[in-house]
Amino acid sequence: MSGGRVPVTLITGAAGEIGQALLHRLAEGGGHPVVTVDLRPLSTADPERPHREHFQGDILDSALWDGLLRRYRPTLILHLAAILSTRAESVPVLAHRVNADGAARLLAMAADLATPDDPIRFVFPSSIAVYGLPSQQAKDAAAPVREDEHLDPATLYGAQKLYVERLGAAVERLTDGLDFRAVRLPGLISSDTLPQGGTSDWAPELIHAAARGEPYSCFVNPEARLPFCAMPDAVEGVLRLAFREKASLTRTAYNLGGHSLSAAEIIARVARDFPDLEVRFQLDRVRDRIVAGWPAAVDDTAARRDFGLASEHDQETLFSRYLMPGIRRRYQG
Ligand code: NAD
Ligand code: AKB
Repeated sequence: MSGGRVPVTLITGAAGEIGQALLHRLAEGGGHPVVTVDLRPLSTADPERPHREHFQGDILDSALWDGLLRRYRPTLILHLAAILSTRAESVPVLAHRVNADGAARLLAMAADLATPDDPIRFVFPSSIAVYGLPSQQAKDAAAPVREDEHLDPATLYGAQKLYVERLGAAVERLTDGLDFRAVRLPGLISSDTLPQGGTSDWAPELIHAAARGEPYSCFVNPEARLPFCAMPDAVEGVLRLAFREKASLTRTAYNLGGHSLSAAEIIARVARDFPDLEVRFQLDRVRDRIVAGWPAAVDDTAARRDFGLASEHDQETLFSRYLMPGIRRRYQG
C-alpha cells in the first residue's frame, strides 16, 4: 500500500487487440494487480485473470482519473489507448486529442505521482509510423531502418507517436522517479482478434477472411510490404522492455522487428493452407500511400542487445505454428 492506495499495473486501451493479449499474458501470474481503462467494456471471458477493476471511460475524462487514483497507485503504466493510423487521418481533431493530448495528460499525471521512493515506469507502444520514406524507390533501396533514421512521419498518427516518444523522454529528464520507455511496433497479426482502423490491417484481415472462407478485397497493391510480427512475440517484447532495469537500456525508443512480407507473399503463403482463398485488389490510395512511406523492415539490434528481445517465430512458424492452428480453431472449431 502507498498512502492507503493499492499499487497496480495500469493498462489504458486494455480492451484493444494488444490489451487483450497483454491481459491474457499477465494472467500467467506475478506482479501487481492490474487496473484497466478503456472506452469499451472488457471481455469477461477469462475469470482467471488477475484483474482488479476496469474503468470504462475516456482517458481524457479527469473524473475517471480522480476516481481511479483515490484507490490505486500505478507503479507501471502501459499506455495503449490510441486511434490507429487510418482512422486518425479521418478524425484528425479527435486523433490529436486522444493520441497526443491524452498521452500528455497521462504523462503529466505520472510525473505528479512519481517520487524517487515511489517511482513510476511508463511504457509506450509506438509504431513504425514514426518513419517516413520519401518514395517507393527510397523504401525499396533502404536497409532495415535503425531508430534514428528517416524520422519524418507523413501521417498524423506517426507524428503523434513521435511527439509522445519525445515528450516522454523530456518529462523523464525533468522528473525524479519517472522512467519512460517506448517500443516501435511493426504491423501485428493475431490469430484471436482482428484489428480496426489501422493501415497494416490488410494482412490480418485477409488471413482471417481465408479461414472464414470469404473473399477478401485488399486495399493495398500486391507489392506493398511491411514488417509483421505475431501478437504473442510483440507482447513478450513489450513486457521484456517493461520489466528491464533502466541501467541496461541505452535508448528511449526501440524498434521491435518483424518479418518483411508483401501482400502477394502473404497471399501465396495463406493459399497453401486455404487454397480457395480469393483476393481482389481494390486499392485505397490513401492507405496504399501510407504503406509506401513506412519501412519494409526495421533493425531491432538494440532491443535484442538491451532487453533480450527474441521472437519465438520465424517467418514460416509464424504461419505454421501460430497463425494457422489458432485461426482454424477460432473459425472451424
Ligand atoms: P486497438 O485499436 O485494438 O486498441 C486501442 C484501444 O484504445 C481500444 O480498445 C479503444 O477503445 C481504446 N481507446 C481509444 N480511445 C480511447 C479513449 N479516448 N479513452 C479510452 N480508451 C480509448 O489498438 P491495438 O492494436 O491494441 O494498439 C494498442 C497500442 O499499440 C496503440 O497505441 C497502437 O498505436 C500501438 N500499436 C499497435 C500496432 C498494431 O499493429 N496493432 C502497431 C504499432 C503500434
Ligand atoms: C496501424 O496500421 O496503424 C498500426 C501501426 C503499424 O501502428 N498497425
